[in-house]
Amino acid sequence: MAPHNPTRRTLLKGASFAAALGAPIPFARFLPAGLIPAALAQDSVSAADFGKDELAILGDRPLNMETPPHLLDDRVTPASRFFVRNNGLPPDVSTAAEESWRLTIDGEVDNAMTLSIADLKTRFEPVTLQLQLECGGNGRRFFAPGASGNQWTFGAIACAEWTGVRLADVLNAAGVKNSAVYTAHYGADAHLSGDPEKDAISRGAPIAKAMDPHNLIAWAMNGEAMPLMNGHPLRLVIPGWPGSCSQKWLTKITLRDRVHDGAKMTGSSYRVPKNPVAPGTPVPDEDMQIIESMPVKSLITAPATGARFTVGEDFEARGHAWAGDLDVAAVDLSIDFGATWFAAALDRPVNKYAWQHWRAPIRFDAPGYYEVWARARDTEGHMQPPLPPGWNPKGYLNNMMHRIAVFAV
Ligand SMILES: Nc1nc2c(c(=O)[nH]1)N[C@H]1C(S)=C(S)[C@@H](COP(=O)(O)O)O[C@H]1N2
Ligand SMILES: [Mo]
Repeated sequence: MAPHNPTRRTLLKGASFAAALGAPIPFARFLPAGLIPAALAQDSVSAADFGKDELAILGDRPLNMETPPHLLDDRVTPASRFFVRNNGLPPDVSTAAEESWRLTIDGEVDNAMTLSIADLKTRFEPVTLQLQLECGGNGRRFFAPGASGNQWTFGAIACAEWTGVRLADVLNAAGVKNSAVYTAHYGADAHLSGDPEKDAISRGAPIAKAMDPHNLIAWAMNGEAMPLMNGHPLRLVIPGWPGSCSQKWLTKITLRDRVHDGAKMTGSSYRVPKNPVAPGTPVPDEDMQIIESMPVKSLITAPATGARFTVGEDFEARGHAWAGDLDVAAVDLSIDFGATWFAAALDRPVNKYAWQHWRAPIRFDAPGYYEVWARARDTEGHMQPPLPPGWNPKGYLNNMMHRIAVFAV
């Protein structure tokens, strides 16, 4: 056994904590062994601290929270249930921020512009749309071998009603040059290291996608200022593509004459192998491609998993389904582990890129344990698989079926 040397142990811990904190700890010598700095302790924050309901905290530096499926039962996700995905450290936005906030449009445009939020509100047509946003890493938890990063299960998805102006209107006002091929988005959050030269994340989209009239530069969620953690006072919402395209705390959009190469655009970030690879295979960068439209997916939001019903009692199963740039054509359910399937009633989207609601009556005729499985199919015939599809190094695009446990008693 090594001789016990408390001073040395404490210093070592202090040094590794300092690296994790991105800041020196001047009083590290007094930090009791085993005490985790509050900034790093998992239970030092609760979802309620950020105005959120019972969201699961996946990490608190950066802060990431996902929503359990049964809390996503609302047709329009309340702000208190909208997941949070941060790559860096959110800015400290004061209440005066709405007046002092500026958005710059530059790069391959005829007239670079800097706009206040008041300019956006008065010079462009305000638009309100229900738009779904899903993190590219939603479902990462279920890949094998696993990938590093937030272990999202099913809850990095939401559909809120956003108010803002069309990204296309603003870009057109600046005059999109023929040389523009890609957008580059910048926000006011800081890189985890605290290095002001580094962006926490800066992604973009091809011009054709950027000009879709459903993309918004938004200042409101569900008719109110959006939560700080969801991008207040201004963010992009580019639905149907990985949530990472939807820059929060938006300060600048640069049009580029080439594919953007900002933070988390390259390597294995938000990129997947061009061709299928065996799980665990290292994939060279040149064999990877940028994720575009998200795949078809659905969620069972009622009942909650673990629910109990009386034998012979009818209950309603319901949820939502979405399909990236496409629409959902059908949602099927199974209560016999996929042996047989029946169709759920499926609504049309309220507007393009809103998730679609589905429902079906279910009844069990014998007591025991059941599972309800749901699978959606898009308008091009793609269907959700029962297990994680297409292994990739960072665990993106897992659109496997959602299933819940139900007991008949
Ligand atoms: N400025 C900034 N924008 C960002 C991020 C970020 O870390 N910083 N995260 C992105 C990712 S990966 C996702 S999935 C969505 C999540 O949006 P939400 O936190 O409002 O749910 O925001 C995107 N926009
Ligand atoms: Mo994401």
